[in-house]
Amino acid sequence: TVTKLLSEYQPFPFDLEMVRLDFQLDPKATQVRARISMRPLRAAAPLELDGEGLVLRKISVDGRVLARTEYSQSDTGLVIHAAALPAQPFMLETEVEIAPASNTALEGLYMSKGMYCTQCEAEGFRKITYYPDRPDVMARFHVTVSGAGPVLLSNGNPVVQEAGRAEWLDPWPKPAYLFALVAGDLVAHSGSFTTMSGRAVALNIWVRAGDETRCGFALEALKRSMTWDEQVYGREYDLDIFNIVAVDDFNMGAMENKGLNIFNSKWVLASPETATDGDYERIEGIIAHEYFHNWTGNRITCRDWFQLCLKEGLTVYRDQNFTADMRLGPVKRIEDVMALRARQFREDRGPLAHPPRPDNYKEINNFYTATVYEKGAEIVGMLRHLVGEEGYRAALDLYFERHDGQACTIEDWLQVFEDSSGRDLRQFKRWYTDAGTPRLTITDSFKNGTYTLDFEQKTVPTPGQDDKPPRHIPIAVGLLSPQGRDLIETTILEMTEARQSFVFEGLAERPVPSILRGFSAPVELDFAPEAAPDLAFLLAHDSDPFNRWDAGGRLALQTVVAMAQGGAVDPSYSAAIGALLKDGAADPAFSALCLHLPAQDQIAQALHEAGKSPDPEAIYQARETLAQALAMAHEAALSELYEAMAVTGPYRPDPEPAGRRSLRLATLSLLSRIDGGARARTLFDAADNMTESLAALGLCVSAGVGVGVGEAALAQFRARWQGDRLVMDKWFNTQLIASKPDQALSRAQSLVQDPLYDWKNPNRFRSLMAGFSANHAGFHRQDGEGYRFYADWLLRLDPLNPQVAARMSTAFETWARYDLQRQSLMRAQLMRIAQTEGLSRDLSEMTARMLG
Ligand code: HT7
Ligand code: ZN
Repeated sequence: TVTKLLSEYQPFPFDLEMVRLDFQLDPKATQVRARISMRPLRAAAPLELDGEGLVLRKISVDGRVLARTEYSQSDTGLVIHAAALPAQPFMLETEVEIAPASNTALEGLYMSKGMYCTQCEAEGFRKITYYPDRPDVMARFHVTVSGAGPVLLSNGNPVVQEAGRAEWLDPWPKPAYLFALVAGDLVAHSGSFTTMSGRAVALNIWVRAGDETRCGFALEALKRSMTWDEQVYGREYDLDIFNIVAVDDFNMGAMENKGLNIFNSKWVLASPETATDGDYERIEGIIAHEYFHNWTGNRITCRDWFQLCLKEGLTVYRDQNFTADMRLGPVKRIEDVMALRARQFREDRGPLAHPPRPDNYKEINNFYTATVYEKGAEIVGMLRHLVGEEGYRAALDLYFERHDGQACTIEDWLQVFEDSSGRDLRQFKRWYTDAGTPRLTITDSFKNGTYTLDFEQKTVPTPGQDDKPPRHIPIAVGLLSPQGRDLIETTILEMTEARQSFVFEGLAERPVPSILRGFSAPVELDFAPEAAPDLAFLLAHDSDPFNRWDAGGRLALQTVVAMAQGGAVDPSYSAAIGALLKDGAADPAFSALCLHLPAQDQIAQALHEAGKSPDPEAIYQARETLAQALAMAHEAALSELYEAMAVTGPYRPDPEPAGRRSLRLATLSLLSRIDGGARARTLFDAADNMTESLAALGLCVSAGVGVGVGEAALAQFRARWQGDRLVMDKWFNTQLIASKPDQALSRAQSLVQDPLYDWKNPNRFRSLMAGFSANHAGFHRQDGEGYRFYADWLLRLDPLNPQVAARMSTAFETWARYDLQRQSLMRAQLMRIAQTEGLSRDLSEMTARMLG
């Protein structure tokens, strides 16, 4: 397999003016006719077109059918020799045949429950027709569709809509990865939006009949996103119509095709009975994310796929801020950092570590990662810290003005910040080019009213990058008095050296530092023993909500790590939780986050970093013991809160009731450890919404005394929801996460026999397999049978859907953390996969990288 290199970029030697596509749809033999007007930019250049799995019926240039000697064809494309091409603009015409019904990879044109749909990012358009399938080739598209329906959709504005035939014209030049087509028996939930300049835009959410009652929330979220992008970024929508389609078979969350977003139905459909508060928040965030791509991704796109974080990092940053504005900002920030640490920090520590802008890849689908997305977003946040609020807006204004209609690079992006702010960002650029999470070690001293903070930064080597020069890190710092009063306003310290000191003068007494407020940079903090902060003090007093929460999390982690090695519950942690439970001023959603115990994966990592090999069973037990101890110590306060947080009246997914529910469920989770699941069972019976019903179900399974409570609740849930695919995904997933570790594998083995386990559907496959691998001690069973089971299923899925198989293989990325026996068991499975004949490029690259 070929390795693609950033350094080998070459511009495409032809301009594409107009692309006319004509689709005659048929499940087994769809005919695609393409007429592309091209203008040579260089003399005597051959025309290289990508194409995979296409049956070529005809190829002509300016109406002249090409002789077989005038072009060469391979598995990956077609090259028209320079001698066969005119020196002036010409018309290329091709006719190909494809079979959407047998496309199980869900890339290109495929079918889902009788409906035609497309997924072209990153390199799926080449499975539809011969084309320069690269993001820097932008063209206007005119699309005609017939042969199916009644609904026939493509990008842009409708030109002709008649029975059995539709024409769409997209006036905005775009790369092929933003092409989309949908055809089938769909119904719309519709609305409209008037843009800031007064233009009316028709909005439609297209779904299968019966699902239209679950689209209301998504439509309102879309309108809120459109308004926010106008108000905060000055960006207006640019077509007469905006369509969203919900599809059941989809490899990822959603796709931002121009004017025709395609969504995994999981991230569109919502009703109180079927969607949780978390689902509602995610739906709003994903609708916003895809909509925001209209400017950051579509109007300004990427020059090549190495620049993926240019559009993804910025768009994630924008959607995170949108959700923070719609909901509780500090709570959203904590949730985002939790996800970053769980996924991206994990990636950065292991064999899959890569820079946000990689410089080589074999399969680009393997680079839609937490590093590209979430770390990419953190980098944008750091830039904002460096140039300030107004500087950020000025930079973004310049970005849109200078680069509208272009395919850009990270260099272009940083240049607008340099030009608008006058700052030198050459060192800052390392955030894009270097992998790994920097570790800051902190020491401090106080003398004669002067307080000094000393930082040292280090980044350990990552695959292919041994040398890690210092980065430019914005560190937001506050200083508290011993009474918990802020002594200074939060200050951004800019660290650029490997070691650097910062001095604060004129202080009456030694302050308590609050470092990395709001998580101003994606780094890890280590405190030298003498500088170790009083975490209970910070949890009680820090005015920065992020650092308050983080102090509680550090305290919990220290306690549980000690317990996993035979230690006892730290009384100061228990006392701090007691104080939190009595803090009537705290926001319920915030308190709920403070009550969550560290995840088992996080505990395993902390043990590994402390030089111990993590024992998954001991970790599970320590976490359970801690939860039980907290519940026993604070039973009265927890029960009181549990009752007090009950929400009355009809369900609303709004932040206020959702926050109350999350605190109620956090207290329930602890109480279930001492009541044998009794309260959970009562709530399960009484709940009128999926948030409480699903959480209670999980607790019945994990805390239920004997098998009765959990099994009965599972059977009841299944009987009620077996006809609902999205809810049944939750059923598969929740019971595996909640199972006792020694039961997780047998449960997974029996669930794969369930007639509802449709493993070819990505959502169902993920719900089961991700649920199993999230059961940390169950997946990491000592006998390695968890690994074998998981690898068997990756191998079964790979020939059908390599993208999903490769993505799911990251369950093995942490193998090096564990004891030698587990290491060799995991490596044996990775090797078994790697050596399988006919393995996809996707899974083969992933296993090779993991094996190192
Ligand atoms: N830009 C999209 C990323 C994407 C994707 C989506 C669906 C299926 C396959 C895909 N490959 C890449 C989604 C986004 O970031 O908004
Ligand atoms: Zn995106």
